[in-house]
Amino acid sequence: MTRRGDLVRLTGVRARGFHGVFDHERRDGQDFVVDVEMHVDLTRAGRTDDLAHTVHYGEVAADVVAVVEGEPRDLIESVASQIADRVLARPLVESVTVTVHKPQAPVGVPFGDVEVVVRRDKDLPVVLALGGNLERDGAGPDVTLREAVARLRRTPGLRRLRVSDAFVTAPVGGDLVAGQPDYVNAVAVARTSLSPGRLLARLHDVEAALGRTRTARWGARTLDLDLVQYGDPLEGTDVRSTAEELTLPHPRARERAFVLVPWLDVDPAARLRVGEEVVAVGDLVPALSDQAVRRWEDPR
Ligand code: A4P
Ligand code: MG
Repeated sequence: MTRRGDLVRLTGVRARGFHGVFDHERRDGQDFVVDVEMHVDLTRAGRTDDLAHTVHYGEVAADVVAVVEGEPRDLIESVASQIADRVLARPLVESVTVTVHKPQAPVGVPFGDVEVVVRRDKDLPVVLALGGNLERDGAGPDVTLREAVARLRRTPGLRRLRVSDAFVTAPVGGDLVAGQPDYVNAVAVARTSLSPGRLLARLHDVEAALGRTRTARWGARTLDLDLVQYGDPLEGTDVRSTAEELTLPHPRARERAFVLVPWLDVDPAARLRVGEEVVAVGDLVPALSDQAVRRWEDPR
């Protein structure tokens, strides 16, 4: 479950719909009133004063109206869950509570209101790449990777984490990595309710806790955690971003055996978005055979 914190709350959106099981409801319609409470990390919006870092409540209201005025449903339960699905499709929304009121419902006796409340958490697949090539307190990168995995498993909002074997890989990056020791790399797949930004912040926290310092770009490191893909490209739920602080999918993943081989190890059906296409990771790997990648064997 995602940590409850910042909220955007939109209440009293009114629209006419034709939902209900009675003929007169389907024929005449009635007013529905909807409240939407969204859990959104507002830290960046507060800092930057930029609409791009929050949820546009005008767009959410338009979504609500589109569902209420849309195809008639028997139950307001299903109206509410349709609205919840649409709201959760926004990258920044981590969980949502939708209340649908039906104040003119055919109840048969005097009444104030009837309302249905649904709560939904975001639940999307994510792919994380782990790597390191420096010792930390005398322990090799394989130990650091295991510790990183343990910390990721303890992360609220990240669940069902599965990890590949570790692989020993030659440094990729030409002059920038010349003379660096081999890397140990792995890939983890999980499901998350965290927004992409909050997940990246958590990755940075784990890196920092495990001795990561940033000097040169592509410098040797105890631990690097990258977000390779957020959401499912086959279902169209993947987030695409060209922002420098978080580019999705990771722009270099497609050309790196040290990401793709471990990813295939943990998920043989892995799919990566490449531009407008969704490609099988297994189809990308053969072209990268010049990059040295071998399964890591525990020397102990
Ligand atoms: N950033 C943007 N998009 C992302 C994303 N999808 N995931 C930003 C993670 N971070 C993302 O990253 C620099 C900035 O990228 C961050 O502030 C973040 O907001 P960094 O971790 O500080 O620096 P970095 O890792 O040196 O840079 P970068 O560009 O992430 O490097 P890469 O592409 O990860 O390459 N060879 C082998 N064999 N194995 C390796 O693991 N790794 C690298 C680093 C080079 N060669 C390697 C390996
Ligand atoms: Mg990185």
